[in-house]
Amino acid sequence: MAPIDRVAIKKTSCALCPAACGVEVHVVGGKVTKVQGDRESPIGRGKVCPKVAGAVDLHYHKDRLNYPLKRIGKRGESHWQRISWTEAIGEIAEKLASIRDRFGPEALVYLGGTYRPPGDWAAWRFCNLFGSPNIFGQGKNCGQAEFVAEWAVYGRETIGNMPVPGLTKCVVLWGVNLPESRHLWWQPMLKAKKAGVKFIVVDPRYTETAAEADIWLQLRPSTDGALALGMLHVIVEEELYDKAFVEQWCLGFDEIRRCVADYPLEKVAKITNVPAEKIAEAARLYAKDKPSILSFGVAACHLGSGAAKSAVLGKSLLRAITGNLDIPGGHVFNEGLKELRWPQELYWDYLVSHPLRKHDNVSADEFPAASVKSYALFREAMSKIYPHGCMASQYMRWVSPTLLWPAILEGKPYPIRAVITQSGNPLVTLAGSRAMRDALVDDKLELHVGMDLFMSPTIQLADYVLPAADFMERPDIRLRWGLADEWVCGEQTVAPLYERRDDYQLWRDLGVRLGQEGYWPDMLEGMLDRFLEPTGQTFGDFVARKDFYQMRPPRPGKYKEQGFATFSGKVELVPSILAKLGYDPLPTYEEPPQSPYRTKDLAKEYPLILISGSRVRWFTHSTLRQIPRLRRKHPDPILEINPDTAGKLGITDGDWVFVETTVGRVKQKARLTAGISPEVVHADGYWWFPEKPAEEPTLFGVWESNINSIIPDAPEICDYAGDHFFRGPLCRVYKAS
Ligand SMILES: Nc1nc2c(c(=O)[nH]1)N[C@H]1C(S)=C(S)[C@@H](COP(=O)(O)OP(=O)(O)OC[C@H]3O[C@@H](n4cnc5c(=O)[nH]c(N)nc54)[C@H](O)[C@@H]3O)O[C@H]1N2
Ligand SMILES: Nc1nc2c(c(=O)[nH]1)N[C@H]1C(S)=C(S)[C@@H](COP(=O)(O)OP(=O)(O)OC[C@H]3O[C@@H](n4cnc5c(=O)[nH]c(N)nc54)[C@H](O)[C@@H]3O)O[C@H]1N2
Ligand code: SF4
Ligand SMILES: [Mo]
Repeated sequence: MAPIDRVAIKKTSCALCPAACGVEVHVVGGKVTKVQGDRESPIGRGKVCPKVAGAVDLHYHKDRLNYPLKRIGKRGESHWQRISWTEAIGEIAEKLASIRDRFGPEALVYLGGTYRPPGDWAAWRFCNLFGSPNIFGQGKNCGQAEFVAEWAVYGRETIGNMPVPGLTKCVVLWGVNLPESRHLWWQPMLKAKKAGVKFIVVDPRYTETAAEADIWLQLRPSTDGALALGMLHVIVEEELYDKAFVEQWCLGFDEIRRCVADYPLEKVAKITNVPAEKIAEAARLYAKDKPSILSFGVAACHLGSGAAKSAVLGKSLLRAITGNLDIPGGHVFNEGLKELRWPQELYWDYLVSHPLRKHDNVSADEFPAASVKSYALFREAMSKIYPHGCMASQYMRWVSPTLLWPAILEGKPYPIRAVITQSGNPLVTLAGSRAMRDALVDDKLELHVGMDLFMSPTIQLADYVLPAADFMERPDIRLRWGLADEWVCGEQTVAPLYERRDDYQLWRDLGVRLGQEGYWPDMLEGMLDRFLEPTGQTFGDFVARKDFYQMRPPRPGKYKEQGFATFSGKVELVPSILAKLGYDPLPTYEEPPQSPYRTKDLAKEYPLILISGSRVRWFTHSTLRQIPRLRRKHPDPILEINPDTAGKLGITDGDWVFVETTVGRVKQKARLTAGISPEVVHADGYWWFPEKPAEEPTLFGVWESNINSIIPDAPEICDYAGDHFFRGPLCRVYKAS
């Protein structure tokens, strides 16, 4: 009788979305048989979301990329030939060297995705050593506007603060819907609610989160800045702010007092569509019921032009003047993971003075808050508290994609000639996708490399496509880009199948051919050892001890010893760093770039307000649509529309409809819901159809239902940091016959 293989249980963190939950991977005879939550994980204690049910399917999926491919024929024709890794790396490195010699290192762009180590940090490290400031990560649209504002005001970001039982009294969930997007944070929130913590929810839709609210503020999309200013108005006028904290620790209060005096509640109610009494009630509850938490939510970064800036500054000022910063039960700041050599190893500082770099990134003039110059300023302001810099500082410098396509097509402000797309699907996840497509197929772009688990609409337009290992096939350290004082080790659970490689290997292999010899350990694990050097232990030591989860207990009140990580060491309610970068540092409200008030004529033709891309629990953005057991749960793109509006348009539940903006139209399936106002519609995000033909013009159906292909995009539409206007463009909706 053949011996029965025993189940080996390996531990890592799930990378199907950025939450990094601890999981057990069951391996029998070298095969992955099951992935489930790890009960020893202090983060989830064994709980995982429904996406994990697709992990094994993903690992063995018939459509996975398994070998390096080289394009034959034109970009987008989908004619590929297999080549070896050695040939692929050799050819790519040769082209990059030639592009660098002719155009400078700035001619290379890294187009990354959202929080996907090890590719993301390895790419940044490579670009910093190479000399290219044109580094894009989805962090751009995923918090940049809010994090930059927070760092400017109080020198830290507050994402991830959770209510502390018995201490926290109030939580404001602002533009965030945790049951879909972060189930691990939603469970403790619900517990807190049961223990008496009050919830204020700011969302134009009646979500599962809004259903739990003590006060639900159903605002007109993109008017968050006005709402924040209205709340500040009440808090200042009624003297509900923390006087001692403001006096001792805040600069600029008088200017803010004058600024918010311009936002009486009648005016704010008119702008936001939220009744004045409700705003006052929310402001009082939030300021009086201390300590309180006012959440991060990606929505505030997607409001376009000045609307986003007033929203993110307004939210930051609310946290500050109510005295909720770095207090127990409020927004305890991270200390930064001192036991890891992280910012130093990524060479961010080196890029600032790189000998070959002649330019800042291509969008630095339009969006100075996201540039090498901005990075250098923030770096200086934080240096007393964070002498080696801070892991979150990449947010101060991502290039804006809006300006990349003209740089390819017209050479302005200087030419971009090479793109490496890895772990991202920007043709689906970014606005301006038509311009992006045209740039990516243009001959002026001399090199486009894509690395992914699957062929995607974006990398279908590449010259080389490289097969990436999934999270089960590589060792890992996850530290959420330094946005939490915790890190998690994950062991390699199985060897990569076929010729898949971990994302680190690409940058290491290119690096050693392009003048970075000596900088890159041969294998990913060697690099993890370098990060861990200050601990005096290797990655293998942690794995051997099964010591996977590293949590640092929060230590409030640090500012009393250190001050804040701003130039003045105080909370700058009117941030000097924004003034230095050429911005009006006040949170003055501006209407979004398109709106029934700002663009009245347009609103006659396009009477509805479009919000898009809110999370659904079955997918992470554009991923996982190939997995039948997940796709079955959400097979089609859904447009949420109010029954009254639908009735007037002759639309019934389940009808296919067109959503049309000034840019074009896409098709989605109507779902009638009273949870959305009559003047607002919500479109599903990130749709493409892996089952449709790969080649152009179909390109996996990327132009059929992908809402981002009709989101207007131009420098004057993006917000002050260069994020897209995903929530608020005007549109019309009609039945697709
Ligand atoms: N309309 C609208 N658009 C939005 C948003 C919105 O709210 N509304 N939100 C924005 C935000 S916050 C974000 S974060 C972005 C997300 O944007 P992206 O990060 O671009 O989107 P994803 O679909 O998550 O991932 C892209 C690709 O990564 C691949 N991938 C997964 N794991 C790996 C890996 O380990 N290695 C490699 N090489 N590839 C891998 C997947 O197969 C997929 O093709 O979308 C933004 N776009
Ligand atoms: N299942 C799943 N989980 C995910 C992801 C995923 O793709 N799938 N992505 C991960 C990533 S990278 C991110 S950034 C997070 C994002 O997760 P969240 O921050 O929760 O963001 P969303 O779900 O996109 O949007 C939250 C809410 O904003 C509301 N909203 C729309 N317009 C406005 C507005 O103008 N003002 C306000 N105040 N609210 C508005 C929407 O109605 C929605 O309910 O989720 C993470 N978790
Ligand atoms: S939330 Fe789900 S998909 Fe995201 S890391 Fe956790 S288990 Fe994985
Ligand atoms: Mo994100």
